[in-house]
Amino acid sequence: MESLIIQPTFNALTGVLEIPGDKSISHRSVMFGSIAKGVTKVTNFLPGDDCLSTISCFRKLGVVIEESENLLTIYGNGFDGLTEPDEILDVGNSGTTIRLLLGILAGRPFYSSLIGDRSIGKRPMTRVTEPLRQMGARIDGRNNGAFTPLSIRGGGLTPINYELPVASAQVKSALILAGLQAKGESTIIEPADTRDHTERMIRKFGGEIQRDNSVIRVKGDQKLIGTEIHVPGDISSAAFFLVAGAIVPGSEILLKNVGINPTRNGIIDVMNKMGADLEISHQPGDSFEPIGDMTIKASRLKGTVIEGDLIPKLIDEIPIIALLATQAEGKTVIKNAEELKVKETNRIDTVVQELTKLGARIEATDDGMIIYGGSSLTGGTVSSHGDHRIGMMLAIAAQICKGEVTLENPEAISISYPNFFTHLNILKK
Ligand code: SPQ
Repeated sequence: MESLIIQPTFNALTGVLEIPGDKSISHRSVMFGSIAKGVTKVTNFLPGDDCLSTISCFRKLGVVIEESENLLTIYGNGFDGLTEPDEILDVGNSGTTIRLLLGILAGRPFYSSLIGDRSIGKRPMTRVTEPLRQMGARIDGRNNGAFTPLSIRGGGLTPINYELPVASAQVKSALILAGLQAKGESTIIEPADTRDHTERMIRKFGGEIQRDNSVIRVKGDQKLIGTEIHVPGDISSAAFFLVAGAIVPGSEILLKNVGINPTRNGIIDVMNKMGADLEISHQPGDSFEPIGDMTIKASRLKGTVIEGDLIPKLIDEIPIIALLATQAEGKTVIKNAEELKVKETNRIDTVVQELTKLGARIEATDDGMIIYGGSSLTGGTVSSHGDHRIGMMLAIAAQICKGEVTLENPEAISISYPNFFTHLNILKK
């Protein structure tokens, strides 16, 4: 797509949005629907490019998946129903797809090869390929399996007892998915809590998984049964409009049916600490994934420190939190966030580089960034660098710039939020 010219908003942002389905949960609904026995029906599935890559991979593995406007139907036939693909599995831009898929394929007694786009080609895979090899999977690939393209021949897995070197839901999930197919019980230890959608999915599909503080135990040879999943709105997508509502003077926005899973809601803690006028009403419902409505109003904000165990609970929101911090009084320091360097882009570098172009005062550090608040943003030409979250952050920044912003590579936004600009325009009317 050509560059997009974005005009600042001269009015407050007001209105109500139904935030699209959660990306992490949408991926997992296809994966679990495919490895379960029976039919799984998914509503509010996110039709973003990443989740479509997951559907395409599972179709190549022999799973029948029907898409209609409001419903995804997956005809699972258990782990054994997956068949050797005669085409390469292309995960596109999606780290979640490749890492979790490797966990599933580790237990399958056939050959698969996997590729992705240029960004995927730079993201570290040893964090999953190494423990999966320890369980018995045969994996090869560029740089001895550190990067795509990768090939895997699975089957005959032994359980693992593994302490994760980094707090990563993708690594944890890959090992859980392999553990479900191993002979015996696997134990996985997390250095900090990460999103627990995989664990919740296992229970929803009739399987068992135990957690005792940081220790997760999963038994092998489990049979999962197809079910109905309603995907909550994605808090990582809602985050863009939470920040827009907080920084555009006079704004008031209601975001409906957003997932507020405690392993994902770090942005709520941070916004409260910064003095945001944010109200959340918890929706009563089943225990699968908690959901709430969020009302955000513009208010004065103050800088804060974001670090430690909070980081995995808001890792994908750091780019938009950095923008929020440019509009606070005082300094915001983000620490212990070195994982940002291995996302779709090096998000420490891309956030600092692009916000600096717009006039923000922000410095990169080894494990995060320092943002000096009270900047008035100017406008200019910026790029998403092909990273959806950087693109959306810059589109929200453009709302408070003095002049227009030209956003290069805006098409990346469809990875996780295909109707992002439609929603932004609803609030600008
Ligand atoms: O799927 P992908 O490309 O890794 O997407 C990102 C994102 O910004 O949408 C990260 F770049 O989200 C990850 C997240 O950072 C999704 C995810 C999951 O669904 O399990 C977990 C996190 O990654 P990690 O490496 O911390 O496990």
